[in-house]
Amino acid sequence: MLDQFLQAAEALGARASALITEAATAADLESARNRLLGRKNGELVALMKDLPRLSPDERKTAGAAVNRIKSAIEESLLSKTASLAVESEGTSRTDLTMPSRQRWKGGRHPVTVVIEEIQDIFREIGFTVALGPEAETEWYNFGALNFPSDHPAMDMHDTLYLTDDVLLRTHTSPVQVRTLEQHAPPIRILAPGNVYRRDFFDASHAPMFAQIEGFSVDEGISFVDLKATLTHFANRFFGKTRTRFRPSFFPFTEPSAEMDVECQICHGSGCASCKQTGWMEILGSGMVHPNVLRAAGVDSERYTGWAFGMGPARIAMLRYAIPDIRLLYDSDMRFLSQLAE
Ligand code: 2NL
Repeated sequence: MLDQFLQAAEALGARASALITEAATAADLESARNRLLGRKNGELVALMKDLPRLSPDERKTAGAAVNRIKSAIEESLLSKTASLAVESEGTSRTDLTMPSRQRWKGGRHPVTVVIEEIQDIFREIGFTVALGPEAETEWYNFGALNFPSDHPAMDMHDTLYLTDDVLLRTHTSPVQVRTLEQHAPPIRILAPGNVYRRDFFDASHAPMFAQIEGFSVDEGISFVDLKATLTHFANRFFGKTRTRFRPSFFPFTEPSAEMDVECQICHGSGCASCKQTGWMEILGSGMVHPNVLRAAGVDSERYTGWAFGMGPARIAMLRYAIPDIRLLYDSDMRFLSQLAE
C-alpha cells in the first residue's frame, strides 16, 4: 500500500515538473498551478485522499513525501513565474541606456535668414514689403520693363511659359510695376519672392531661386541716393566693408551698375573664392529707365527712381562659404541643420 502511494507521489512530482517546464505564458503557469495544487480538484488533493487508508506509521512516511512534493511544486512554480517575467521584460522594458529622443526644433532656412535681415535693414529706412503673383503675363515680366520684343530672355529656351502669354516670372520686377500702377510716389518697397528660369540645376544655377528687388521712386531721386543707400546696406549687412560700383547694363535701368563688396573670405588680398580679385559681386542696380515709369503710367518728367536686385541664395553662399547652390535648394537635413538658426 505504502509503495503504491509513494510511486503515485513520485509520478505526480514528475508530471508537475514537466507541466511547469512546458508553461510558455503566465496563463499556462496558472492553469498548471490549478491542476496540481487546486483545493477542490487538484492532483495533490486527490493523492492525499488515499492517506487515510494507510497505517499511522505509513501515513507519517507518506505525509512527509506529500509535503516534500508540494514544496517542490511551489518552488518550481515560483521560479518559473520569475523567469517568464524576465523573458517578457526583455521585449517591453524601457532601455534606460538609450539616448533620449531630442526635442524637434524648427529652424529658419539660410535663404530666409538672409531675406529677413535685408528686410530689417531696409525697414529702418522706410521701405515696406510688396508681394505679387509668380505666374505673370509677358507684359508685366518683360514689356513694361523696356525689354525689346526680340530680347533673348523672352525666348522659350530661357523662360518657362505656362501659355502663349502667361509665364513663370523671371524676376520680381513685375511686383514693382504693379505697385507703380496702384500707388502714387513716393514709393519705397522691397519685392522678395521666388523666380524661375529655364536653367539646368548645377553648382551655380537653379531653375527656381529666391530674388529680392527694391526700389525708390520720388521727385528728385538721383544716383547719389542709390549709392548712399546701397553702401549703407552693405555696411549693415556685412559689417564695415569697402564697396565699389562697376558700370553694367539692364533693359530696365539707365545708367546701370553692379555693386561689389570686399571678399568676405580673404578681405581683399585675393583668394580662390573671389578669383584673386579681392571683390565679390552682390547685386545689380541702376536708375529706373524712364520707359518703365511711363509704361506704369508715372510722369517720367516729374519722378525719377533707383532700383536694385539681388539673389539671397548667392548672398548666403558668400556669407556661409557654401560651394554649391543646390545645397540650399534640395532640402537635405544633414546640410540644413548645420546652418539652421
Ligand atoms: C540682378 C539685377 C536688378 C532691377 C533689378 C528694377 C525694377 C524695376 C525698374 C527698374 Cl520695376 N529696375 N529692378 C534693377 C537693376 C537690377 O537686378 O542682378 N538681379 C539678381
